[in-house]
Parts: sequence; structure tokens; C-alpha cells
Amino acid sequence: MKKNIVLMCVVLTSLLSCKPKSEEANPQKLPIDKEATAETVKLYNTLFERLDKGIMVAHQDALAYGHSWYKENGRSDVKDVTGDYPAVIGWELGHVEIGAAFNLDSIYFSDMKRYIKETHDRGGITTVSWHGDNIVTGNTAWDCAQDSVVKSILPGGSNHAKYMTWLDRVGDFFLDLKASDGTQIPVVFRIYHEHTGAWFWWGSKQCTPDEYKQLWVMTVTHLRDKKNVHNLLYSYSPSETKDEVEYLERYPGDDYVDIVAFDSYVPGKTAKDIQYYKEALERNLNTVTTYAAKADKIATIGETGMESIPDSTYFTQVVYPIISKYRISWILFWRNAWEKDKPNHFYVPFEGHPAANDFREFVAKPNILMNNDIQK
Ligand code: BMA
Repeated sequence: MKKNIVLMCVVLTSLLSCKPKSEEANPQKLPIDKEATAETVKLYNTLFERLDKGIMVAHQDALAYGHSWYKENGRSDVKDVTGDYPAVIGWELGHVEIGAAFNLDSIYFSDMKRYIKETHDRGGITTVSWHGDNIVTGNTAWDCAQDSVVKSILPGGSNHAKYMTWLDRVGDFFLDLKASDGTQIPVVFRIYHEHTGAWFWWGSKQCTPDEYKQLWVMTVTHLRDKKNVHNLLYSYSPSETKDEVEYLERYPGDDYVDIVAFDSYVPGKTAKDIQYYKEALERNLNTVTTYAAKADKIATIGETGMESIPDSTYFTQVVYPIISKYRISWILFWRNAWEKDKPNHFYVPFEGHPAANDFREFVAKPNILMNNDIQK
């Protein structure tokens, strides 16, 4: 009897200490940074919850400039065409590492910080990429003639100490993203992207898988543990891959990545190019969403688009039917260049463009989310 009572007590205590069912089914998601700020943890959880609602529209550099305009307060090509801002806005840090006042596309970092705060105040989300310079030659990120840049910045390498000063400047940018209440604005940092291609100094022909992973881990560790940057979610975004094995060949591990993504563009203007893109989207969405479900991560499309949108049904007929089948958080369309010498470098229609109606139709779909949709 005494034995039975003891046993009952043990069972009861363990039952009582169990989490409620609802919490068990839906535990809080924790980003890889165990010291992430409360706002960063909240953002991560919001991304998971929002997956049931739909896919957010993202646009690179949306507030800084657009097709044939630069720095007009409150303006955005997406807003001109649809009446609303994108739910997610992408920014580019290239040249912050060398202490420049503006980035490689002529956006002042002081303006960028202001745009990020405006986005945050509107309930929008920020994602950031970084085309950092080649530290060996002093040329751009696209200078990939060497195969030892990564090696030279890893611990023990000749450029390691200098590279740490570059990472410190990157960290300072993030630490300076302040909300009105003084907390740091949480943002997504998509580092060393498109590395399965060979067009950046961190690319597949420029370093070994192991060196790439070391570069990633070193970067996260430095920002998080040395610089105490705790307002970041980290996103991994190779260019198109053929399957999960290739996707994961350079993956630094679940402990270093919050968001799994990929970059994919329509490679040209022909029907064949569109067919190629459809297959690439389908295949890569399959890979990232399957992996995200397995590893309990968020999946997104890091970058995409059809330059100058020669197909005026691209959004509703090419993109929409494919992305709607997958649980992704957002789709980021690349920038609408303001530069006079790049008149065809744009990925979202501006007012008057033949694809403007199609884009309006696309963003009006119930599962496609703009800034106003995510406030509800
Ligand atoms: C590329 C192009 C370039 C730009 C770079 C970084 O894809 O848009 O013009 O400088 O991204 O934003």
C-alpha cells in the first residue's frame, strides 16, 4: 500500500509538472543566439505563426530609391503601384566594413538606419545582405580570381585581425539600430549568400566547404559572442542547388542558422528561361521547405526576380502558382536601380510599367502579404 501511495505521488507529480498541451504542441521557437533579445525571439516566433497566414512580399532597397528616382521621403515603387509598402524590406551593407558613409549602391548608412526604424515603426521586417569587399585585393565582393581570401581571414590567417575590424563595423551597424523605446530593432542577416556559385570571394571555387563553414561560424561567433550583437536572425541562402545534398554541402549546421533560403532568378527573357526558372523555383522550394520542416527553421526566398519583367504576367502566372504551394515566410524581389546607366535593372514594376496590373493582382491575393496585411 505504502509502495502504491509513493508510486501514485510520483505519477501525480510528473503529470503536474508537465507542460499544458497547447504549449507542448506549440513551444516557443528559440533562435540560435541563446542571448537573443526578447524582440528578436518575438520576431522569430512571429515568422513561424505567420506561415499559416501567407507569404510576405519583400523588396530590396524599397525606401531609398526606385526606377528613376532617389531619396524621396515616404516613396517606394511598390507603394506607387499598389498603395502599400512591402511587408519586408531588404538592405545591403557592402562598404560598411571599410568605414564608408554610404553603401555600394549609394545609400547612406545613416539613411538606412532611419529607413529600418521607419519599417519597424510600421510593423514591417528588415532583412540585410552584405557584399563585403575582397580584403586581399581591396576590390569588390565580385573579385573572385583568388582562392585563398577565405583562408586568409580565418584564425591564423594573414588577414584575420584586419577582418575582425571589418566584422566589428558590421556589428556596430546592427547595435545602432534603435527603436523609439531604446530596444534594438531585430533584423535578419543573410550572410555570404549565393556561395554555391563562383562569383563572390566566398564562392564554391574560392574556398572548400570546410573553409566556408569556418568562415560562417567565425562570423556568427564574433558578432554574437565578442561584439554582443543579439538582435540578429541568421539566414543561409545559396544560389540554386539540385538537391538537399548539394544544398547542405556548405551548411554550417543547425546551431548557426535560423532561416534557410535560396536565391534564384529568371536567367533571360525567353519562354525557355521562364521554364528553367519554374523548375528551379519548384525544386529549391521543395528543398528548403522540406529541410525547414525537419530542422524546425523558417524558409524564405532570399532573392528572386525577372530583370525588367518582360513577361507582364510574371507575378500571377509564373511566381504565384508555384510559391503558393509552399510554406515560406517571404519572397524578396531584387532592387529597382535608380542609376541612369542601369535603366533595365529592376525587378518590381513601377507605375506605368506593363506588369503593374499583374503585380497589383498578385499582392491582392489573400495569401500574399503586404505591410498592411501583417498588422491585422
Ligand atoms: C547586384 C546588382 C548591383 C548591386 C549589387 C549589390 O545584384 O544589383 O548593381 O550593386 O547587387 O546591391
